[in-house]
This record gives sequence, C-alpha cells and structure tokens, in this order.
Amino acid sequence: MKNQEIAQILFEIGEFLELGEIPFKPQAYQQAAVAIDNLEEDISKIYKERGIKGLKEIPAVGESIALKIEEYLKTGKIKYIEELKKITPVDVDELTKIEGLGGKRIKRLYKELGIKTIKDLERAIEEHKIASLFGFGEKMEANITEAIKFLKKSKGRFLLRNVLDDVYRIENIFKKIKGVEKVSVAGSARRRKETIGDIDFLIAIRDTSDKYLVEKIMNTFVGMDEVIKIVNKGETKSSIKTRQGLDMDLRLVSLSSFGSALQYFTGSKEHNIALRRIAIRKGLKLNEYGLFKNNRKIKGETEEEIYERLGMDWIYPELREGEEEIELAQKHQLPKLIELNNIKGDFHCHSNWNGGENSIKEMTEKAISLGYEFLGITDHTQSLKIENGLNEKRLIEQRKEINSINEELKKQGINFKVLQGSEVDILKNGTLDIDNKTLKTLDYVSISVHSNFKMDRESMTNRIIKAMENSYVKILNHPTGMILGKRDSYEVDIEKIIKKAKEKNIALEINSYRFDLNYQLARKAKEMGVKLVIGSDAHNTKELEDMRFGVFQARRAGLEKKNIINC
Ligand code: DGT
Ligand code: CA
Ligand code: CA
Ligand code: ZN
Repeated sequence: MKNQEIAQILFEIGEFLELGEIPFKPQAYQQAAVAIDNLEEDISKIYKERGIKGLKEIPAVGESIALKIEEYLKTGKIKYIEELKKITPVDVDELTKIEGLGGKRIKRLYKELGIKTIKDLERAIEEHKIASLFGFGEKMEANITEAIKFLKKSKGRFLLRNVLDDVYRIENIFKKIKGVEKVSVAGSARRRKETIGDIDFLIAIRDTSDKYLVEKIMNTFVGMDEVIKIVNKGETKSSIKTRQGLDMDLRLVSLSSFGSALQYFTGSKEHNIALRRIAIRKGLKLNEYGLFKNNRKIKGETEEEIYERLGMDWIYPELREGEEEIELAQKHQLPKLIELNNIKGDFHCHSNWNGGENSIKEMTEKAISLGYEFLGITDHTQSLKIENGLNEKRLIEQRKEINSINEELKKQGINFKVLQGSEVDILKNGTLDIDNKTLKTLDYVSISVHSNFKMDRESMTNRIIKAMENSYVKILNHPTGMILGKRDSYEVDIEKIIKKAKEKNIALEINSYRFDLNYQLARKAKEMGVKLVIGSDAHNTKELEDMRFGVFQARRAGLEKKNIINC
C-alpha cells in the first residue's frame, strides 16, 4: 500500500509550509497525512475505482491535496515538494527525525538562530543557545541533545513495522512471475528482528541458465515503483535503493540450492558460523550452495533436510541468533513458539475516552473482526493531563458504557467481552493515581511509568516495586520505558522487577509498539517463571493489528502459548 508513503510526503509538505509564513495550510496537509495513515483501504485502489472524487472523500483531503495524491500515484513524485525544498534553506527531512522537533520549532530555530542542519543544531547546543530560547529551556535542550545521540546510534536501520508490508507485497510481485518456483525474504526481516539494516530476497527457479526468465525477474526487481537507484544489476544478484532510503538485495538461485541459500542468507552470521562448525565436525561442508561430502552435494533443496542431516530439528528463523537454539535443536527441545492465532484478545488499547481516536464500540468491532474473544480498554488515568486522563468519576462513567456494549453483544449472541482495565499512572513516589476503591471495580489493573524518567536506578526501581505491591495490579506495562527508535529505557534494576512480578503474579508486557522488553529480557522473564502479556497499545482500530509485531518479539524470546496470558 502506498498510504504510508503518501502520508509521509504530505506530512513533509506540511513541515516545509510551517517554515514559510503560510497560516492554515500546514495543518491542512498534516491532517490529511494523519487521515491517510489511518485509512484501512488502499489509497491506490480508492483512486483506481473512484478517481479524484474518491480521494476527496477521505477526511481532510480537498481538491488541491487530491491532485497531489493523483500526481504521486501516476508519476511517483510530487513536484510541489521539490519546489518547496529548493526555496527552503533548512534541511527539514533531517531535523524532523529528531524526536520532539516539529515544523514549528524548526522554524523558530531557523528564524532565531539560523539553524539549518543537525550540525548547526549541535553547535548551538554547545554554545548553550537553545536553553535560552524562549519556550525551549534547559530541559528541552537536554532532550534534544539525547535525541540527536539516539538518532546517530540508530542511523540507517529501519523498523520492521515500517517495512514488513512492503516485503509481503514485493514477495507477491515475484510470485506472480511465471517460472518462479520459490520466493522468500531472508536476512533479519525473516528473523523478524525489530530493526532491519537491509532487506534480502531470495528467488528459486528451475534453470538458472534460462536467460529470458533471469532477465525478466531482475527487470521486475529494479523496475519497481519505489526504486530510486539501481546499485547493481546482475544475473544472480541485484541491489537497489528505495525512495525511503532502504536497500534491497535480490539473489537468484536454482531450486536445488534454495534450502541452503535460504539458510545461509537468513543468518544470523553467528548462527551460520556455529552451524558450519558442526558440519565440519561431521566431515561435511556447508555453504550457500548446499551441504557437501567430499565435494559431492548431498543436500540443498530444503532447509529441513539440511538441519536434519546436521543432527538437529529445523530451527525457527526468529531463534537464529547463535545463542542456545542449536543446542536445543540437537536435543529436540526447541520451544513450540506462540503464533498470532493463539492470541485471544488484547489487554492494552486506548479509546476516545482519552488519547485514542476511536470509540470503545469501534475498537470492539475491530477486535471481533480480528477473531478475538475479549478486549481490555486501558485508558490513561488523571495524571496524564495532556491526554485528558480518566479520574475515578470518569472511570465509573466509562464502566456504564462498557456494560451496555457487553449487554448488546450478549443480546446479539456474540461470544465476546469488553473488559474495563486501566493504564494507571505510577506517580513519582510509587503510589497509583487512582484510589483502591475504584481500582476494585475494574476487571483488571495495569500500571505504567509515564513521567519523571530521569530518576536514579535505585529510586526508579523502588518506585515501580512499590506500585507492584498494590494487590489489584495484574500487568506492568512497558517495564523498561524504552521506545524503539525514539527513547532509551530509564535506569532500572529490571531483574528486581522481574522477581517482584514472580512474587506478586504480575504479567510483564511485551509492547507491540515500543518493543520494550527486548527478546533477551522477555526470555529471562520466562526462565524466571514470570508470565508475559502482549499488548498492542493501539490508539486506533488499525493499530490493533500491530499485535503481530509483539508476537514476533515473543517468538524471538522463545515464548510459547502457555507463557502468555492473552493466549
Ligand atoms: P541486517 O541487514 O543488518 O538487518 O542483518 P542481516 O542479518 O539481514 O544481514 P545481511 O543483510 O548483511 O546478510 C544477510 C545474511 O547473510 C546474514 O544474516 C548472514 C549471511 N551473511 C552475510 N554475510 C556473511 C558473512 O560474512 N558470513 C556468514 N557466515 N554469513 C553472512
Ligand atoms: Ca539484511
Ligand atoms: Ca543484505
Ligand atoms: Zn498505553
């Protein structure tokens, strides 16, 4: 789907317009961007079926924006943004990647300090000029400093969340070519790693000397809409760069080597090295072309036969990080990993009672369409003032709405239950911001740290432990505070937290948006006998589908159905 790409570009236009003195317009572009990002339908399909008129039916999209979308769908670019870039001296693309910097602030930094690039910004920070800017202050200067560091650290890697649908789409393009026998993504994307350096595709055909077919496949690859640069085009390997800046490799092999090539290019490198060593010990040689004995190929067509010949079970790609997976596979003790369809419901989502965009009813309908049996609504509580968090009184009102939806479902004979949870804020001193009398009326209580991140390790640990003492608490959300690609975790003794979770029978959350609790920590929790919960943290109906990314993370941690409470 082109939705995300288009939303991104409209958003950028909005940011550029912010820099000029054009009131009203920037918001129009940004509102349209949000609406398109949230669309369930494929925007190209809308255009194909209903033309400009269909586009204008999208909220916030008027004539002029609709025309730009049309231009993009037809030509793959929007001239307007190139023009804007030319007349704007500021590197908006780069600066907006800094968490906390939007169009308005970038504009002020430019107007008041002449900042055009991250380099300029770093210099200004060194000279301590940001803090003294009206409305910025010490705190924001510190935050920007952190954000720049963060950006540099994660440079060049993409979130799996932002590329996986493209991967599926491209796989389908290849599958449609006549003569293509097998198609798979390999590399870190197949291992479902949360960030991806580049994407590796693998295709098998019967006869690699079929020049016509080889040419057709490679042309299809380098001719895809999103390609802006052909890095290399050959007969067995081609590489391209997409408009987003993502690199993709395609390798073409014969069917008889597909298994060994898939194994090799799936990696990880560490896993491959360990596997090759085992082959050598058995007097064999393993490479991307096959498994060899005395230079004679004995296996290669499937991964399964290669692992089997090496004396172990086939290993899920998600586990191939060169840790304990090979030993477990040799002992036939690999876990049976959790799957998306094991998930019976979601314990973490938001409605329009506070930060969310959709009503409880809409969220419920979406959850039913996902095949769930329950949905827990966990709106934020009162301390989160910007999000209009719920206090005791509003929680009681919300209960009425949830009850009436449940009655309606029952009347219609639908086996589904909406639960009233709450994402209760853990205050600085470790108390919860909702009284026990009200907590008792909820179906379950989940708790989160949302403020005062900069505490020392001991205070933060004690703060969370104290909150976990409350006997209504069933779930600790995003226990480390990390948001992948945006924010590091706060200082905390996570082992102590895991122990406490075990003692109080509290589930720790794998958050599908934040990737908080990386796979190592989730695995540790499992080993310590703690239950986990996968939460989408959806703020609209579409984001409920992000559950799948939490499931990937759980699989990387080696978790089974029985380790996860929403199964
Ligand atoms: P990425 O792209 O940084 O997210 O990570 P990967 O794992 O996709 O790495 P990539 O794209 O460089 O290579 C794909 C796979 O190919 C990798 O997982 C294992 C294999 N591979 C690449 N280079 C080497 C190597 O030097 N030795 C071995 N044993 N395997 C390699
Ligand atoms: Ca890769
Ligand atoms: Ca690669
Ligand atoms: Zn939340």
